[in-house]
This record gives sequence, C-alpha cells and structure tokens, in this order.
Amino acid sequence: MKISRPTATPIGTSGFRHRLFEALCLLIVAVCCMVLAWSQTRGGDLLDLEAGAVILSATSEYESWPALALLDSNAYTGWASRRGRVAPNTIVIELPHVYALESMAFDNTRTQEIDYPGISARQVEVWLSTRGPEDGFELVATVQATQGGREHFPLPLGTEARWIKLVINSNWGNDQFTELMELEGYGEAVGEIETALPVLGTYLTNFGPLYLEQSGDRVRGCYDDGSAVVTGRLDGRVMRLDWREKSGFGVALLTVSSGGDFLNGLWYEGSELRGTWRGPRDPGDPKPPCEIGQVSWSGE
Ligand SMILES: [Ca+2]
Repeated sequence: MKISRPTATPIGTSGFRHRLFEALCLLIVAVCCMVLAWSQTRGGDLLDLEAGAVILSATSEYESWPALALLDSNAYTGWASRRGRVAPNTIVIELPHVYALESMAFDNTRTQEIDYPGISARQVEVWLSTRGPEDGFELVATVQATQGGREHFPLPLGTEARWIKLVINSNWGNDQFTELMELEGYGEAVGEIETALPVLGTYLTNFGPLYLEQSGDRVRGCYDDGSAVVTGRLDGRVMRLDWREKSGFGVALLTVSSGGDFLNGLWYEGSELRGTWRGPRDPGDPKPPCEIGQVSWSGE
C-alpha cells in the first residue's frame, strides 16, 4: 500500500506565493518611501557657496587658490597655502544657520600631486561652534585626508555647528605648498531659520567700493568709479549677480556674513573662476559711486 504524502494544493501554493509577493512589494514600497523621505530631509552639500556657506578667514592663501574655492562644488579649483606655509593653516567657515552635521568629506582628487608630490592636505582638525566665529569651538574630529583622493568621514552624533574651523596640520610631504580642492558637509538645519540681513551698504572690496541696494529679492549696485554695475537676485543669503564693466562681463556669487560686516564671494568670467571679490562693510552712510537710478533691476 502506497501512502501518499500530503501535498499542498496548487491553489494553496499559489496563495502563499501571492501573499509573499504582496509582502515583498509592500516592503519595497516602504523602503522606497523611507529613501525618498531621507533624501528630502537631507538635502545637498552644506559646505557650498550656493547653499550660503562662506569663508570668514584663512591664515594663508596662494594667489588664485582662495579658500572660497573649497566651497564651489568643483574639485578642479581649490585652496593652496602660501609658498612655505605648509602647516598649520586655519580656515573658518560660516554656515547660514545652525546644522546638525552628520558627515564631512575632504576632496584631494585634483591636487597637483604630479607636479608637487605630497601636496595634498593630510591631518585636519575639525572644530565646531554654535556660539560665534571666534569662540565656542570644540574639537569634534581629527581626520586624515587621502593623498590624491576623497574621503568621507562621519561626525559624532549630536554634532551641531554654524561655524567650522579647520586646522590643517600637515600635508603628505611637500615642503612648498599644501592644497585641498573641495569640502562637503551633510546634515539638517536645527532651530530657527534666520532671515538674511538686508544687503544695503557699501563694501570696501578688492575692486573698489561696491554699493549694493535691495528690493525684495532683487539686488543692484555699482562699483569702482561707478561705471561698473551689478544686477541680480538674492537666494537665501547668496547674491547671484551679473557684473558688467568696460573690460568685460560675467557673474559673481557673493554672501554677506551673519554679522553684516563682511562680504565675500567669487567672480567668474565665462564659466571660469577668476578670483575672490571681498571686503568689509563701510560703517558710514552708504553712497553709490554712480547714478543708481540708472541701473536696472534684474528682469527689467
Ligand atoms: Ca573647489
């Protein structure tokens, strides 16, 4: 006598597979929702000029290698120390708000390792503050940036910062220069989001006095002897301006520090980074060096 083994009916098998398939689909949908929610709350690189980050100071910079080039999302431009000032070098960055910082990346991928072996930044101390650009700093990490590469470092949980002080203590052996091409930072804004201060004022810049005035998110101004003009818009606290003067035209990304006392940014001709445009605010009454009424607002 043959004892047949009980077998699941085809209907039963099909039902189990169907429920398994449904469960897998639900799981996939749930994971997709979580990833989407995560990406929406995380946002992009905070250590970026376009995100409102700005350099407040750097102990040394080499000519057309300003520290602001660490914040332009371009690994082909970067910061270099002055010749002979290999270390230490300190760079202070201000974010537009307080952020819970989760990670930072240091990018040496396009440093001039071929011409200057060992030029890549190496040991970097990360000091953070929520109090001010000159005090309240605490050391939260000491990292080793990769020679000729990019390294992404997690920061301790609960790390909050509005001001970031990087102390670059060494490079990979070059005795002339230290370079670092790009910084990245990731996290979420915490607390109240501050409204940017009005930009109205005169700034004593490396291209002469720059007078700026604002109407809503529109900005216009003139500089140098008054024949050069800027016009554009404010996005958060970042001004995206078109500049035009006798010798040419281009764009600039400029940010006024949270204290309202310092303007710093980059200017471009075509798509090429040409240098920094920066200077302190003139504490006196702002006076345009031009007939400002003759300068059109952006979009007019
Ligand atoms: Ca860069």
